[in-house]
Amino acid sequence: MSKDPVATSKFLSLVLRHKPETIGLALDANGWVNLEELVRQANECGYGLTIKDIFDAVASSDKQRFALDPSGQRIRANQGHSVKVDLALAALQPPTLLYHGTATRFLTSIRHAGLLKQARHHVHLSLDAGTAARVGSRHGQPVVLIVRAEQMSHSGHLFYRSQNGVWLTDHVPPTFIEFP
Ligand code: HQG
Repeated sequence: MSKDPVATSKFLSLVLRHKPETIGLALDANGWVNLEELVRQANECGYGLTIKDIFDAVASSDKQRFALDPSGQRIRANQGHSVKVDLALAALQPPTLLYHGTATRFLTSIRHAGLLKQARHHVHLSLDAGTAARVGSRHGQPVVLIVRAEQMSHSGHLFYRSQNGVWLTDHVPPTFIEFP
């Protein structure tokens, strides 16, 4: 019987973003793992999984969290890593404004320090306020901050866009944030 794609997606997020070692895997420098090896290691560790389960989870991920390489033999997470990987993203000119959803309880700290990447590789920014509000609601009472991305870029800050359309940057100083 096939696995629930959401459960597989959570398992893949754990292994491909945060803790590949839980099933004895290592990501390569760019975050890729071989699909067959992933299935073999998962099964060896008691997490019954088939290649089809993985394809189902990749296809049904609402945010395209995972990518298969063109050969179809390797998989990686598109973003969100806490382990060190180089996604080899090219710096891009951002739109004028981007949005960051957070929780009201973080506002005091963000006013002082700006947006920090915390455990992730980058600060994650959304193209629209609605998406940002949903991201923020994962942490508590949501609040959407407007980031003056174009101005930041003119001041030398670099921006990247992950394969699934999330905008990424290293740090957003408070001067570039519009608070509600
Ligand atoms: C907050 C999900 C205090 C920041 C989403 C956020 C996203 C500060 C939290 C992706 C701070 C970190 C990323 C400061 C930032 N003081 N708090 N100075 N600076 N923060 O989960 O952006 O489902 O690491 O506002 O859709 O919430 O994983 O980042 O609230 O795209 O695919 O620290 O995760 O995608 O939380 O979410 P996170 P995020 P997936």
